[in-house]
Amino acid sequence: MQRTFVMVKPDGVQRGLVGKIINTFEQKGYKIAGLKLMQITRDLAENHYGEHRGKPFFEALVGYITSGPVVAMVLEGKDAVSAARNIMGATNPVQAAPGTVRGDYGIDIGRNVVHGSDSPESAEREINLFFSPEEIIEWQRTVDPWIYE
Ligand code: DAT
Ligand code: MG
Repeated sequence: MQRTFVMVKPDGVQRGLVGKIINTFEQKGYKIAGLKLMQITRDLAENHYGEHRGKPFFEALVGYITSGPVVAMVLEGKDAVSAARNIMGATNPVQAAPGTVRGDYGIDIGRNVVHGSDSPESAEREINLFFSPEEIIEWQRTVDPWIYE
């Protein structure tokens, strides 16, 4: 089992898409291990997007992600990192396939509705950045034998 970090960005929260997006991951079979509404500080934003520091879109990206509340979550399940990326779709929503979150709900790359970790290493880093250990719950889900062979 693997964990990943997924976030509904401020545009997704403002547009009332939180429930739909969480449902997309739940109905696939991923288990919620952590979930919260929060306001990202500038420090956290610059740290989270550290790999993009110095790029032309960095300031706009930090401004966008700190512009309103986000919904942060830890999702758990088989191949959670790559599966969550597939469910989200391509970074640029115009190129994201229909049926993906970005494909269905976005147009601009600067308003692409969701974030998801891009590797197991990023997932661990981002989970630790956004969640304290006691905010992550280990629980038994009774339907698991109907999701996993
Ligand atoms: P992803 O969010 O798919 O992991 P990323 O890590 O490359 O994509 O970039 C982080 C965010 O930065 C992305 O969700 C939107 C924004 N971004 C990336 N490339 C951009 C670009 N060329 N112009 C404007 N914004 C961009
Ligand atoms: Mg990324």
